[in-house]
Amino acid sequence: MNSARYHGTNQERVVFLNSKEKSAQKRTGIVVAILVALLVLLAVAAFLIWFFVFKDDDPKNTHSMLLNPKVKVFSGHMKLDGVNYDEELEDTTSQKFKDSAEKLESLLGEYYNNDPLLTNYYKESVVTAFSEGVLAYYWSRFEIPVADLEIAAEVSEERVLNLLEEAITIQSPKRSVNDIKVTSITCSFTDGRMARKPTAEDCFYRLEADEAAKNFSSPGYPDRYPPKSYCQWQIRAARENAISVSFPVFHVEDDCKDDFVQIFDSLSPDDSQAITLQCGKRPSSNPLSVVSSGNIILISFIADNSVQQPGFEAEYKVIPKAQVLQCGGDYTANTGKFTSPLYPSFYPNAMDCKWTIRVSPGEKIRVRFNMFRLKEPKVDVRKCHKDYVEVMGKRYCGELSSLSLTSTTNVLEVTFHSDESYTDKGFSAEYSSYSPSNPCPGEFACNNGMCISTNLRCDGWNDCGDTSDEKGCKCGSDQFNCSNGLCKPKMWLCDHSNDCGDGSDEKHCSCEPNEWRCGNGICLDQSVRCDNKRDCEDGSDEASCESSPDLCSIYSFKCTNGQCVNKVNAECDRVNDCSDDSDEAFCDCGTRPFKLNRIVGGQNAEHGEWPWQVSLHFQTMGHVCGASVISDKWLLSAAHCFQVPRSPAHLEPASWTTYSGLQTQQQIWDALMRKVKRIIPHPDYNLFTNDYDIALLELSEPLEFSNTIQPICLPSSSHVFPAGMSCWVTGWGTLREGGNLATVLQKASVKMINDTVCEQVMQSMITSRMLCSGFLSGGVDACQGDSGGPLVCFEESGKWFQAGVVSWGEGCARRNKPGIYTRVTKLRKWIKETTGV
Ligand code: 4AZ
Repeated sequence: MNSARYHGTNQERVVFLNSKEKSAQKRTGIVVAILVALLVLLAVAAFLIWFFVFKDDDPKNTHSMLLNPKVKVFSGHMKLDGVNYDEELEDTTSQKFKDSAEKLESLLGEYYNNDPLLTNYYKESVVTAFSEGVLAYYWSRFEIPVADLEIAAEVSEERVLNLLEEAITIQSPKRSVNDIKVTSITCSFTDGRMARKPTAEDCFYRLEADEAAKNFSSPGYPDRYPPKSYCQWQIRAARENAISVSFPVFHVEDDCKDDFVQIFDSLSPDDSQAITLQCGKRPSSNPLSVVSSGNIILISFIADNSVQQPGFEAEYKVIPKAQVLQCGGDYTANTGKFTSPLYPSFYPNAMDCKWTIRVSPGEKIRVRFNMFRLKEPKVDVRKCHKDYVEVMGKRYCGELSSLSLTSTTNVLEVTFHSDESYTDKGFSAEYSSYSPSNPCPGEFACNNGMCISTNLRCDGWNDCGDTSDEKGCKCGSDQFNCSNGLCKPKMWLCDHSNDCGDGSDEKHCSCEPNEWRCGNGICLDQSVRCDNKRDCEDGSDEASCESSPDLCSIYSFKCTNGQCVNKVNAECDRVNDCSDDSDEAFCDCGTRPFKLNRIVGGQNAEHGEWPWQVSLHFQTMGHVCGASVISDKWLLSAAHCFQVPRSPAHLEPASWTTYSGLQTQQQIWDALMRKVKRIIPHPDYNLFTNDYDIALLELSEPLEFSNTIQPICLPSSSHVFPAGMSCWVTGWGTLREGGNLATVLQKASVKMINDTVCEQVMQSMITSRMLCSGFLSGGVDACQGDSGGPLVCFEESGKWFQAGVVSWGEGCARRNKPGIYTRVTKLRKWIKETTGV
């Protein structure tokens, strides 16, 4: 724009110039052109440097995005022979420390110089501490010039570790006899910001833990920490002790790439011995508390130049090592409780425990894990190759909402293993013995070991959680017998809604009892069902038949390669059903990193409890609608939030601001703000009937996922949310009809309502793109301002799926007027076509 205007003025002036003036102007023009060309070249060069220098070339390094990748730092420890340990080695100013450190640093230099590639880029090694054992902690720094950046990936953790391991096995006899001998070595890639010299004075502390609790805090606490705070606390204790560090207050920016606290079971920032990495705000009901496995611990705090928060307050003290190592045991009482070591603190690294429960012969044992959290970065929860609990030959890891198991004999062994890196809160379990002939005296025994009240049996609701209370029921005279054993009210038969979950309530409609009704209404002999042959045009005779692997119907899950899976809710259930594994491919969704270990009363949600919830603010009016995160670039909401009758400005992306990771409307500065690039309401949205009430919002900048920002899983179009299932609706909508908006995010548990029932109570205003949820008795519901927000359901797979989008209702929480939601499964294809998600 600017240059065009300049030309315009110039041409007007040219008319009045003589030839001398013209050539002078020409010269000036050439000089200007050269200068502009130079500037352009400079800008291109600057861009190229930026691109290569800031590109993250090491996928292992989660924090390197802001780092210069030409600098690579590795850290670890060496076990030494030939060094007498004395306390002088703990004093980094002592001569003994300096001499020993210098020897080791030059030894490391020699090792690196043996490698023709590493020698080119090696810069320095620094020994940062010694501890009993004798262990020396170090880091080594490599610098790869921009010209060599394509081979930067070769300066890898694997190469450095292999070199060091080889070097220490072939140490020269001279060195090993007369001098220090390295007997073992560890090495892992580390964030260069954590590499500090022992001589560093700013924010580098050496502390001694004893019985009395002592404190330290992040710089600036309780005000905000300053940008570029790189701090370390090395804590030691007497040999017979371990160190416990707990954080009564923890409030660091909620983006672990910029700001985080990492704690190591070592004195060097060695990822292979990390205890945990945390960021965000922890509620006081769920404080962070960790314990070392030895008598040393390192706390590292990195805060970059982003939004600063108050930081943390930490308390440290010793606990006897014997107490840390104590775990497992033999239990013979009829009931009992056991937990992972040091629960509710994080369990220590490198533990192996075994609990043997032995009850009277003839009895069996039921175990219920009320809390189960063994999450570790980069772990396949189907294999559990790092930390795990093992019961009856099966390993469990990750996060499980509930786990109930029953023994096959009167003895049950539970083992627990934690490896050398990363720990978590662990588990808390209860067991009780029962008589197999009467497992739940006076109650119903679920297959998963739970006992529930007998009057919950065969009531049409899944009370056990594994539907066993609804299987094999002798259905009442007003009930219908589903093929999968469930009983459902007769009035739900042939109502075009898959209430049984296997479609059997929709199959015999208008057919004889011994016949099967295809989706198109044709009646065939019952024997066509699950015979691995497609008899109905729509394949509905093979729907949900696990014995019919390749037959496709509207009830099948469609794999990316076109294969069909006839299994209810096959996606993300941790079982590979598709031959191309596509049913388990896009499952980084629907989890809550901040899952709490207690049920919080009331309706206020905890921070991070619903990490996919978004608040949509309109112009200066504040919160107007909700939305959900479905990917880093896309939000899902309701079309009516953006409709013209509200005002034309509602369709303008610039009118909207989105806040993710928000709990309290009064603290929007704590949330992640994003502007909207594009609003895409469904093309068939009907503002009179509310049909197709769904919209997609493209963000102008991607979100960064964190503890409090996560995408929700979208169900495939064949996903079933059966009537009676309990789901959750969340939002900042009004607390009652006509009332005020909530400031704290609200949550409410609502039940899926059968479509026929809903159509009846809503006088046929329900289309197939709508579903009803709530209670016919009223009292719990979404309300104005919740619109666009998600209705989510927790699946047995351990993930949350979005079933609905808050759409409309007759008032709020009225009797016989449930909340109406847009049915996500029906619009799944449109979401995929529009966003690729
Ligand atoms: C609304 O006006 C609204 N009771 C949303 C949900 C419900 C009612 C009204 C459901 O945004």
